[in-house]
Amino acid sequence: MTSSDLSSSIVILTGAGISAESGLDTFRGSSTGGGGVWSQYRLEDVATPEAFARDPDLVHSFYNARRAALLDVEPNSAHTALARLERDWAGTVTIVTQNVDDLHERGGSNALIHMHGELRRAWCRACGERYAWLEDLSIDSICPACKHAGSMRPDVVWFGEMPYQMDRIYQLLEDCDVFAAIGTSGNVYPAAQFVQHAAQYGAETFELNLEPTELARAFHSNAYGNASEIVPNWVERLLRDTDAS
Ligand code: BV8
Repeated sequence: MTSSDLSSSIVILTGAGISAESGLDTFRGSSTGGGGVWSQYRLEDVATPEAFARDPDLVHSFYNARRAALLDVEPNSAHTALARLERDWAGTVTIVTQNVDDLHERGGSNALIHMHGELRRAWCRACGERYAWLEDLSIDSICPACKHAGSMRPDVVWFGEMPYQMDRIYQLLEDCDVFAAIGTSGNVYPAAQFVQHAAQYGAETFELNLEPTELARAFHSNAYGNASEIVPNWVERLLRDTDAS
């Protein structure tokens, strides 16, 4: 099935690069941009369960700063182009994002899976409740459900933890006709293996990124440049080809 068939389903994996032009740091930087988050922090110090057990104040401050930064940024035209695709495409469009920001939602996307969790949600380790959380978290935060103090953590997936909704994601990859990876370096697993999984089941695959990644050769087609330019162009072409068919 070609990508221009009306009923084809599209799965889009996004990473930090789609939010870069909105002003949120990527993790590994890029040849033209800054050094990235992991040049300021070691991921072992702020993004693992062991780090949180060792120094919860440092981990809370790392995520509090990133949560607060969401108030100062807006979705860019790459986010809004994907929302247009979801609205105007005859088949289904599902975004699987590694990002923990809320820019896809604010850009208008609805069919969205946050496989690595969300900055604006918290999780109580005492009672297991999870809920929206917009202000700072600390070791003194009290769970609104069980009233326990000191058991709250950010609802994000750290290294060594199982990403969310993996069964549903693999099913979507196996059923889709088009798989695109946008703004991700392909350094983090299991997301880095999604292109190979989708291609195994017959999907047409696209890499859209600032520059070729180490996974570039795994994709049928590639487009390089700033997401705010190449993503709206890619969406326009998909919708135009469908209209033409
Ligand atoms: C797990 C949340 C078991 C917190 C994050 C093999 C198989 C399975 C696991 C592993 C494996 N090998 C190693 C592992 C372990 C590990 C891992 O991958 N380690 C890495 C370091 C090697 N993985 C795990 O622990 C995962 N859990 O494996 O559980 C399991 C096994 C099998 C199946 C299921 C489960 C959990 C990983 C999740 C960690 N949490 N985030 C937080 O955000 O703080 S990961 C973190 O990295 C973010 O989510 C981020 O999104 C993600 C990936 O980074 P990218 O988004 O790609 O960002 P990056 O900066 O790297 O790249 C940005 C790209 O954008 C660049 O290419 C750049 O060129 C481009 N760009 C820049 N500007 C622009 C642009 N593009 C377009 N326009 C621009 N303007």
